[in-house]
Amino acid sequence: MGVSERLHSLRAEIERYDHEYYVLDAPSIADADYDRLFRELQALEAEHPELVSRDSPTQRVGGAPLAEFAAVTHATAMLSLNNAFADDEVAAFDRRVREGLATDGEVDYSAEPKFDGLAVGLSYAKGILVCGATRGDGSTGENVTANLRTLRSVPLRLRASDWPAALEVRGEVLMWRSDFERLNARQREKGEKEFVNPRNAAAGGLRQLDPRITAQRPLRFFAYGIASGERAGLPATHSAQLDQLERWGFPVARERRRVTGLAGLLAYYADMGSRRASLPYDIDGVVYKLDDLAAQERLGFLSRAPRFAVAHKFPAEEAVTELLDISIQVGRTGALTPVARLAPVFVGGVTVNNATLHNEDEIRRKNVRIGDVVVVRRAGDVIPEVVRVVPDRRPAGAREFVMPTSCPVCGSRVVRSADEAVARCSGGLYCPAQRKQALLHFASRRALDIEGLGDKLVEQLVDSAIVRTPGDLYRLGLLALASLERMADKSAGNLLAAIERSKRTTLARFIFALGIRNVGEATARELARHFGSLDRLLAADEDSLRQVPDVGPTVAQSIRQFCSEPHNLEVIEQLRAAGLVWSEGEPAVPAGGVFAGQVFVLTGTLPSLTREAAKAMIEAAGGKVSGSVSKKTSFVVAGAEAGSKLERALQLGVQVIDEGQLLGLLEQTMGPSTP
Ligand code: JCF
Repeated sequence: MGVSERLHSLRAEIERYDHEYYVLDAPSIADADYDRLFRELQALEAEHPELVSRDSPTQRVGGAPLAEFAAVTHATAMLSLNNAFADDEVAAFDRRVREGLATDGEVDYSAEPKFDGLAVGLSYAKGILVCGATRGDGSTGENVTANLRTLRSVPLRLRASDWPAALEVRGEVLMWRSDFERLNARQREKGEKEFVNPRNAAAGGLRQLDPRITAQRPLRFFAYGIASGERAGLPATHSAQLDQLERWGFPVARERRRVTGLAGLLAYYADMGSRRASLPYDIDGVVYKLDDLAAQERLGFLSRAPRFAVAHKFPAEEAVTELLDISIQVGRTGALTPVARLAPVFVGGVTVNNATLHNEDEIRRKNVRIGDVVVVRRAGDVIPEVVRVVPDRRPAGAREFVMPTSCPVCGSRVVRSADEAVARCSGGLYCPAQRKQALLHFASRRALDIEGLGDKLVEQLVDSAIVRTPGDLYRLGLLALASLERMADKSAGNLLAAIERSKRTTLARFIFALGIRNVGEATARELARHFGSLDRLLAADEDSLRQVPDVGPTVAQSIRQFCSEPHNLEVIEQLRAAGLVWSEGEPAVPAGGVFAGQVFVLTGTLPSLTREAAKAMIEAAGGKVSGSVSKKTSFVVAGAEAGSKLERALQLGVQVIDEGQLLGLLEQTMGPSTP
């Protein structure tokens, strides 16, 4: 046999074993023998690289890690399904279908398990996999082709030959429970973090930028429909299309059935409910679809979901456990959420230690006491909640919960407005729980517009305790920034320059940047116009605040609460002391700084700073930047390939420094590198 023929027969053999294993669920070869064939193919391809094709089973894992996923616009929207929770909702669905089709008789449905995984679309051109994308928001997803190629249940090449030239197959990526257990056992052995449940493990695996990591996660694909392709030539019912997909090489749920009428639907639901625990994968319900595709088309869609299909969900799992304590979580927006600390209990596929109690009113309504025996519910990926107490089992010492009056994180006053069930910490700028959010808002484009201070950087600065409040930003030095991971000198310089630039702002922007609840950009502008100075705003009572256009009782109250919290005033003082100035109403503070009165000339390419960044930093420190060298020039900052300006500086005896020396001088003006 020639090399080319041997390659073909090896590939065909391996594809057949993959198909037996993943689609037919009936492997006919031992793992060791499979591995031997696979290694033979790899060796042969290594000797003959010119004969390697993209759809060879050896080519599933490959390519370099991505920097990010590209966006994919779905040719046909990836829909969500309407949910039904009770039998009468299913009856209503069946009635609407029959009314829509104007039939008196019973309708045939295709019923299938609803996988608890992640929806993806696979596009095939002439039978070859060309693109795989996540659902995303339904119209645009992420291109995860390289990751999906690593799933041996995803055919790289379709079987048979009666497929349309362009075909998109929709389905779910999921992890079998047994694979999940093995994966977690491996994580445990390696001392690494275990995954919470199969769905999370699958989601994390699919969203890896490095396909080699995805390849190590035992993910599987199951097809549930054909999204596009020429309609002509395709089977006329959904169930026949699923059969067709199976012939083309896709795994399809073996538990699918064709059923008739409402009775058929409910019987299927009951049957799947009883088999749920013994299935190899997690399902959270079943899906019913009108089987006749022409009839589906006649029914059409209602907003985002088809009228011809519904997901009948299993009830959320509940469990009984003991409520040991109630603690308070402070969210990014300052909301205080009471959280139940529970005796660990297994529910909905995970061990639950905490459950939300939502807010104070809910605790009263459900009459929950610390020490109670409670019912906990968890559905899918949602946060577990305390549903109710078991009154008969209340112990003698059960205690009532009292909402704290000061924030457990920062000590600021807790306030609750009349029209809200939520209690909030009033230490907005100061509270560590709100720190990241507050800093991002402070630096955002419409606030102080500090370019380059984004999500990741704020995360790093706060986590490493370099920055606690916005005031700390103005005490940042190059050293502190350079100590951060992945921070190039150049971006550090640019960021410092942007921070310096932000010191000159307007009163309106400054007020907006404070992040006072209910004070948006427009209100901030009105407040600035009305009061003219920050001090007058800080001193205003509710009545004078109400004089401002658009300021009603809620906004006035928010402003008062913010301005009467000493911690917030402290941060405002820090910012003023850092040299923040604005035009309206208040005199500009002279810039000052070590470079006051000094003239700089920049020449050549500096190793890390852009010319703009260097200029901004010099000006922020009170210096001037000029375009030509004269006797009045204090320093020439020279970089690589400096030309005539450097020569002239040497002729005139002007001091020449490099970037490092410039930064050294700047470091002095900007204070210590860490607060
Ligand atoms: O298994 C599923 N999670 C599943 C989701 C099955 C289906 O037949 C679906 C789906 C989402 C949308 N069909 C549609 C149209």
